[in-house]
Amino acid sequence: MNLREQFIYDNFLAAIDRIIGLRPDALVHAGDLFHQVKPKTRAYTTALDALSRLRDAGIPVLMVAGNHSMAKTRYTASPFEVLERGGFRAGDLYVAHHNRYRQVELGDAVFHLIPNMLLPEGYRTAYEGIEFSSGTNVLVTHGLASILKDKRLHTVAEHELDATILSDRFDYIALGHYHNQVQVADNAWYSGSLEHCNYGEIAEEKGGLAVDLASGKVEHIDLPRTPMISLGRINCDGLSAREVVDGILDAADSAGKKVYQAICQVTLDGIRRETLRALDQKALAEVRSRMLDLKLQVLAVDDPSRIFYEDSLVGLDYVAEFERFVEREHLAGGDEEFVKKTGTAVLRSVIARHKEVESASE
Ligand SMILES: [Mn+2]
Repeated sequence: MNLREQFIYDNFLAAIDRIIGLRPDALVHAGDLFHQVKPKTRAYTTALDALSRLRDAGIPVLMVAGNHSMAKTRYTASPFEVLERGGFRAGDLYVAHHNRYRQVELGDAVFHLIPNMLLPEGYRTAYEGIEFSSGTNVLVTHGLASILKDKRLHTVAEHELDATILSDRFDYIALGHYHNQVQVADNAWYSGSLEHCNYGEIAEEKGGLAVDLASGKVEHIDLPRTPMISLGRINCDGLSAREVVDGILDAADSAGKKVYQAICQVTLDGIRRETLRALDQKALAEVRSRMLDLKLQVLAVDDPSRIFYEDSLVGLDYVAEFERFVEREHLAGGDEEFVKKTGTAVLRSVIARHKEVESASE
């Protein structure tokens, strides 16, 4: 077991303790509690520890299965069956899994739990079967809201949520799957993931949401996590390999103690491939040892930055295409140079981010 995995378990349990301290009436998890249908034993014991602490604190837990933890056939046991048999009574834990809608009444609120469905039409069928309560109605479901469809995560059995299901008849909609914390409608939010799951998420807000159903107020809650920090961007134009390494060491030193056990990234902007290969890795070993991980994000000047589409071998060189476009505009000399330089820097950083998200999704 690596250190990152241990930190994730520790942070998760510390987050549960912080949530218990806030004394909520219920805790909602909108899916992908586990990353796999057959979680590691340690993931199970951590989840069971968390559920025991919540049960002892008298806080009921409502969950839906996400696409990662969804059993694909009716003969495959769901990891949630293990949790449900773990000595939790009615009132402690309510999970919707195996493609089945579940309705749970807690006080004057009714929770409509729609887990990740095998087929996209499963959501519509479940939605049409909903009997709305005259009190407060909360929808908990998992998938990608169509408003975010340009941000598809390309993961297994990912479904797009039809906008009509995200109805204003619900007082609140708790959504899972998308890792950023974001509001997608007046009444609908993704709480996001607790941790930064890949470097493509470095700018995202992480934590939980405190929802007051009576007032409609939704507030961000900071929860324990391994920090992911950007140590800035080094303009590598004209720098030697030694100077780039010095720049990285300076960036790590000026960030001080916050890099300890953190996940850190330095962007090397406009570096040449040969300079990158010549970086003295031994000189970086000491700063790396302070951190959990150090990523050198490379925006290489001599990288063709082609993007390949799913089944196509035809890549598009966006940087060259952009430069040709600028040239055709016949700008004044200084303007052309400025627009090319600024534009290609933006393009390269967007392409690098896109590649990271692509490579991180399995
Ligand atoms: Mn998911």
